[in-house]
Amino acid sequence: MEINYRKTKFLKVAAKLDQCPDSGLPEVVLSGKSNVGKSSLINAIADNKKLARVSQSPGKTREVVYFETDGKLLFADLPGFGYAKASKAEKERFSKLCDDYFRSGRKITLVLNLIDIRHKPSDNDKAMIEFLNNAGIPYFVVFTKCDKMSKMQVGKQIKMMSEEFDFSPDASVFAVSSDKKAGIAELCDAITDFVFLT
Ligand SMILES: Nc1nc2c(ncn2[C@@H]2O[C@H](COP(=O)(O)OP(=O)(O)OP(=O)(O)O)[C@@H](O)[C@H]2O)c(=O)[nH]1
Ligand SMILES: [Mg+2]
Repeated sequence: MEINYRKTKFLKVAAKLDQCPDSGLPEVVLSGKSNVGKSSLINAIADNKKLARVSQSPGKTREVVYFETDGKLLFADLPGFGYAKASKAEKERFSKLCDDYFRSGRKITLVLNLIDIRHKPSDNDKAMIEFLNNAGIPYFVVFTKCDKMSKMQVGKQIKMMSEEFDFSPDASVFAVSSDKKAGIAELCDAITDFVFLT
């Protein structure tokens, strides 16, 4: 089975759980800190810069935004966690939305857990990995913005983070640059394999 990732289109926005689509398609959820590059990764996967809204200022994605690819799978772009400038009430709403999302019993086929290659692991990042490990939700670790470093530095950072984080032995690790389209094809192949082999 093949998936044509260029055939990715906007499906809908959900501000509340009961607005999330119930299409029965396998669902790939993008999670990670605000500004880590979730929306940019969707655009790189789809090869369409105009698809998901990208912003210089963190906190752009404030709802769950759904994309459908080739009639075969859904991507869910979650609001980023840890957005410092959001009001307390807003933060609580996002974090509740994320939390509820993962606890809702919604069938999640795979999570792409994004981590900025340049940053030190934050408590939020660690909590997310711990949560996924405990919940038994399959995930890939995707290091983003790798164009900001040399290949050697990327290798070093991945080694350091793998020691800091308790990544599941089942979690595949990817290093990507949405800007330079590096590592994107490999990631797409791995998503296709994962979605159809599980
Ligand atoms: N250099 C570089 N910058 C990137 C890359 N991916 C994303 N960015 C930049 O990072 C910023 C945030 O990107 P977004 O894709 O909006 O991040 P997000 O995770 O969707 O953010 P929220 O919606 O706030 O949660 C933008 O300025 C992007 O241009 C990358 O691969 N390389
Ligand atoms: Mg976004």
